[in-house]
Amino acid sequence: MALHEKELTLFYHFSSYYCQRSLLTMEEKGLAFKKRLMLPQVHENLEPWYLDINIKGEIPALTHGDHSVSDSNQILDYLDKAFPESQRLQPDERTPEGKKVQQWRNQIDDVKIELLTVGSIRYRNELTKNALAPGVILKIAEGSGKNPGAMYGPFMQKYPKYKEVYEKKIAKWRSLRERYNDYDQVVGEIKRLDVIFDEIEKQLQETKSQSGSGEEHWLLGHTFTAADVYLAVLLNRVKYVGLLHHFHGSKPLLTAYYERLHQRETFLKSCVNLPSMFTSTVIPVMISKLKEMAPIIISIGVVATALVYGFFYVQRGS
Ligand SMILES: N[C@@H](CCC(=O)N[C@@H](CS)C(=O)NCC(=O)O)C(=O)O
Repeated sequence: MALHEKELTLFYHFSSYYCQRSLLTMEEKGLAFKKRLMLPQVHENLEPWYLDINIKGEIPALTHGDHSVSDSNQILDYLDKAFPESQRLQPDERTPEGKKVQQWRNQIDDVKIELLTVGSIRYRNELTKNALAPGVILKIAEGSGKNPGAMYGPFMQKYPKYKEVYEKKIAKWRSLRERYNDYDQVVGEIKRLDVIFDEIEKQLQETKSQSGSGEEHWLLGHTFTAADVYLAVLLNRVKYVGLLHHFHGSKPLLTAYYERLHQRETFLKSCVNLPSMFTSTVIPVMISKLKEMAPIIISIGVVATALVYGFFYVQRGS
């Protein structure tokens, strides 16, 4: 079977930063693909079937026929190579244009997004304005970070083959918890973001002067590249956590860029018009818990029915 005929499946969650990057990549390339919603809240990403797709137990991951690719960076590069006939997002890195796209990707990828997200929610009153992110994100991080050993312990016992993966997760949550509770570190990361916004504004100015006035342009020219995929998702996250005021209004070109993004169908589809946290997380988590509890619920139902029948039977008899 030819490569482009094999089925593409993206393992993802709506509210995940890196998954939004992959969703936008797929949309920009106009690829038909299946979506498999993953629920890290019920640890689906820790199950062996998923670790066999992505040994880090992170989302997103992509399968293309029998082949699997993990990490949003690698997914983009893989798709660009596997589907060269659709819009190329990363131009050849040997060209000056390709180098520039790669540099911007690296710079944006350098943002410590978990620290920025959880830290902004943790210090919501001090640091943010009009945040959309629900406080439950902090609760999830708190729950995972307080005693990660207890959370991953049962998995280690059940699946010792993947012990190392779980150990890495324990270390990751511990370190994240320390960092997002540290006000200075959170502020430091936001300051780094301000520096990136300054540089983006300069880049947009340069691109504008090369593109001719009045013509629509993106970060590096008329074409929407991988650098724009990364920037679009970053700006969307900045809005979500309530840090939009760090550029909106004060940086005119970046503000106009942000507004232009909201007219782009692919961006709306993969980043903005997504189900709410409630429909995308709480309902599936409830269904999954109910499924787990089904044997108990059925047993209680059977006993209760038997008791009611028994009661009426005795009543009739007496
Ligand atoms: N470098 C990876 C990072 C992926 C990542 O950190 N994903 C997060 C969700 S946004 C995750 O799976 N967290 C759950 C966990 O690590 O257990 C990428 O670009 O895809």
